[in-house]
Amino acid sequence: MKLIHVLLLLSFHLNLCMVTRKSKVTKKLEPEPIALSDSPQEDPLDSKCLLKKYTHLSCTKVFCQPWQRCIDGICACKLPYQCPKNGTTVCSANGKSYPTYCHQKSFECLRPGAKFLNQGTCTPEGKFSVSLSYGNTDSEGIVEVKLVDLDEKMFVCKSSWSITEANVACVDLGFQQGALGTQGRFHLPSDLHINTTECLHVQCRGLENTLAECTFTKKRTKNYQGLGGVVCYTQNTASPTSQSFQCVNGKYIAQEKVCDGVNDCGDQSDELCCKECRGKSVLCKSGVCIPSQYKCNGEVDCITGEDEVGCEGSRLPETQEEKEIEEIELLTPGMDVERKLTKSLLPKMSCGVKRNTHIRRKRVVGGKPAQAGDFPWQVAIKDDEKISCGGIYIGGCWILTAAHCVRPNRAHIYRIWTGFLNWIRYDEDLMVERVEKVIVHENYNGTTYQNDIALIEMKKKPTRKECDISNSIPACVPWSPYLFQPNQRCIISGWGREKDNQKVFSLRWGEVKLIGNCSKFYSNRYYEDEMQCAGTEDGSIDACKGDSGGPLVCMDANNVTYVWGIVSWGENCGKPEFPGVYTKVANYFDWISYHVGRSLISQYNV
Ligand code: 4AZ
Repeated sequence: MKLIHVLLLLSFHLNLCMVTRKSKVTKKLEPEPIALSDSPQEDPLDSKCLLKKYTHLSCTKVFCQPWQRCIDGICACKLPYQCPKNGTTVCSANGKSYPTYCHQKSFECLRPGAKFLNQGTCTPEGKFSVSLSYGNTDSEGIVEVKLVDLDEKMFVCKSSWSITEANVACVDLGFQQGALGTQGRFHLPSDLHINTTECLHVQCRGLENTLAECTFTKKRTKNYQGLGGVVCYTQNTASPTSQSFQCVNGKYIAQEKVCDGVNDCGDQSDELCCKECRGKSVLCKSGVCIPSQYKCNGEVDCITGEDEVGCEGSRLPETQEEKEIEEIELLTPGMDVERKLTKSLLPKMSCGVKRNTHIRRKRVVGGKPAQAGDFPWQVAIKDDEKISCGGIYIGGCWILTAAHCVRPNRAHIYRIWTGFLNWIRYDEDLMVERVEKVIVHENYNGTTYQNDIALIEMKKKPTRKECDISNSIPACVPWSPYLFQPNQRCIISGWGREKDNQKVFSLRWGEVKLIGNCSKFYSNRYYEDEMQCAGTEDGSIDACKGDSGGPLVCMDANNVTYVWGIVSWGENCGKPEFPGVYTKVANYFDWISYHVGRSLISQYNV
């Protein structure tokens, strides 16, 4: 016991002094990423990302549907009672009515089969159906649709018919992998085109399970219109070549359909690991291609939020559409409005947004002094008489810090100082909190600094049910490792030492950049998924002794602040060849939510 204790103390001490030795731990065996940039033709795909097999259900890449929530990186079905109550009644194909679209989709998600049928109550006459005609096999043909309130079947118009709608139609008909394409050998009778001046325009988002969920319109026109057809994907229709891309759902698509913003796969797997986007699509910072019409459409599609930034005056296409609307007759509105309504009704958490948005006066190693309210999530951990480490308030009673900063058996000694700025005048906003418990990551390794993360739960005041630290605002906990990329500018803050080991009396901050590929600075000691390097080219800004446990925060496109890193280790301070190393918080989202509760830190996908 004694020996273990001494070793623990020793490792703690080594942490602080940053004495670095060759680590005995062997490097994890990870597949080497293929160097795509060296290949002659630029590959838009990120091959390391592809190995993770992301789909439309991967909430580290995309937002979940409002009837789903994100659990361990996967969008899982919500229980119907978790749906907001507002909305209109919908009818499902099994003849049952549901109070809202969200309720129906949640039931359908739990028990696939009971598909959406129509908005409103169920009627005995009306049935929606899709069928294919004039093809050679059952899996292809010209698409005919029977809408609930129309008596006869109608064709769909070619002009609005794309692979997005074709995928939905094939899934609707029971072809799990969607459509191969919209072109085929269809044998139209020669007298057919007489009534094809009347056809239906369909628009889907691509993740619907039936065309009934899509928007149907009729345009008044006298001209002959081409008709929409489809070849659904089956083992027989598939003819993959070496140039094909294999979707996560097993379907093969042409390489040039990858990263073009169009969900050709049907499970979106062709759009989630992109380094660039082609055609009419835009790249989210998270490596996802979205159709350009999703930019500035009033709904955030990139998890990084930039598709709805700088949108003032860029809504011109809408007015063009509005002009056309007079000639368009809306047949079924589609469920997009209801989906958006549900989304807007979901509970929203507030984190990472400062109350006072005063402009920081421009004036850590090489940092600038902070002003009151600049870092409302920053806390100080006092161990006996001195500030031993920093910490980050993440909401409720919870503080995030580095494992090497704390020990559970010292919980009664620690004090959390919130709203603290400096030792000279610290009376105004300062609150001192006692500690209920300290949770150190179970796989924290004091030798390698792996999993250097811990949670501190503050004690509630005797008569209170909640922690009331009104002088603080929580930083958001990142739920995805794709929220920020190398070269992103972020901010570190702390009461740590200056380069010349000078003591610091007030909170200081500095801007650093996230650094990728950090193994080149710390070979064998750097763990890509668990750690994040950050610094400046000249090393002038860096965390140092005493800053440990404190925040590396980054702001997203909407100026929401996330705690991206926790000051962990580094060789010395302020040396450009040895950047500061931080615990990569996004990697620990599930660990944190397990301890503090998912609802406390989930901004989206709740
Ligand atoms: C420390 O001793 C420490 N330059 C923290 C951060 C860095 C170095 C040392 C990074 O707590």
